[in-house]
Amino acid sequence: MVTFTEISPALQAQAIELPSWAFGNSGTRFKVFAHPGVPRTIQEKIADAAKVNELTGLAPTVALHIPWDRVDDYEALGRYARSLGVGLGTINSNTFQDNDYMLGSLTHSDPGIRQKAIDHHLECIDIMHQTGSRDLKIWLADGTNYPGQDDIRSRQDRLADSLAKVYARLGDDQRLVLEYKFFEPAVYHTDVPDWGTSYAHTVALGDRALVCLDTGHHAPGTNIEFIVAQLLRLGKLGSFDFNSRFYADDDLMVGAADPFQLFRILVEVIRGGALGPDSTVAFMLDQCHNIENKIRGQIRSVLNVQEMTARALLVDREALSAAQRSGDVLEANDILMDAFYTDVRADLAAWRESRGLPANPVAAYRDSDYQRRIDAERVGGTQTSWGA
Ligand code: PSV
Ligand code: MN
Repeated sequence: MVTFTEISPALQAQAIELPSWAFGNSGTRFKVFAHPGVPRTIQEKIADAAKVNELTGLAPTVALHIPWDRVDDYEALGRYARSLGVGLGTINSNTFQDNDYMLGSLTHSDPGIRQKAIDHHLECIDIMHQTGSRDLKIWLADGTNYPGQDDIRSRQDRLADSLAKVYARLGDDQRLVLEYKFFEPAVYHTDVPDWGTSYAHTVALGDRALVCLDTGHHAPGTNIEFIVAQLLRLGKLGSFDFNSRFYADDDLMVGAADPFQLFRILVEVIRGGALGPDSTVAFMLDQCHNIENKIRGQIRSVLNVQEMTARALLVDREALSAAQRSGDVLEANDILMDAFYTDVRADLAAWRESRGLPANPVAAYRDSDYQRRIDAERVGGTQTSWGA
């Protein structure tokens, strides 16, 4: 039996990065819903993220998306974030909203458009120098919609060449993380569809290129924890984009659709030594809260990651290894499921209180004045929305 007291030091070190875009309005291709109190500036997004951190103690950094979060003075933005108790994290590039990129960006057959996409990434790296960010996250919408539309092999060659030019600009302590997704917006093929393709490109680039795993970017039924185990084994897991999904890339609150899957992923994270102060894996959320309150949604997500981490830490590793070695299938499965079914909510509430945090951060937010205040204050101006 592993006790909660034994696992609490490991929980202490947990840090989850919030996406700035989670606080803006978002929706589907049918409708973007406007919510009261939604930020109009990156400063207001950071203020909302800082509130999540204040109530949970779990979210010390905010990821920026360029150009959505472009400002004139990134050092001032960093100072503003620090004044609210958070820091600026990963810089996400964006090559999916410019007409020029309709047929591709880093893979485009036109060298001029390819160079434009490379230059955008170089701008992102310049921003990273000013924000002190470690990671450049690249997700490409590149792909094709029809068989024969383009030569998929040449696109891989062009992608490798473009990525090499971006990678060459990174500082010694900066990294490139390449996200894969097997569908959307392209529907026939995407140029980085799976972890293997991302792995192949990042291996070719070098040690500071790693794979980003977005939990919503797999075919239904994919064993994501296997991918986690394999990438950790290969030393190539750079970051997570956590969210959950029922059908496509739904970007629902983490753990909402399948808490057991989140548990299994975190079991492999811990098994692979990727939890703790020395971990080089970035734990980020990538979410859109379309119909629910955004700040409460983010709080719920980070708490769900914490709760499943606690349960995964409760796995009795020694007993599990013994059962595995002896070939006792049912015993091994029981040991894992015992940890999964352990209700850690009361222990976590007490643990939070002992650290001066609210026992129930979701309720604390609901009962606080923050939402009422931003609803009243944030009138006029233009609300940010997904893509703005
Ligand atoms: C693509 O679906 C993605 O997951 C990438 O991480 C983008 O950066 C993000 O969504 C934009 O919201
Ligand atoms: Mn993502």
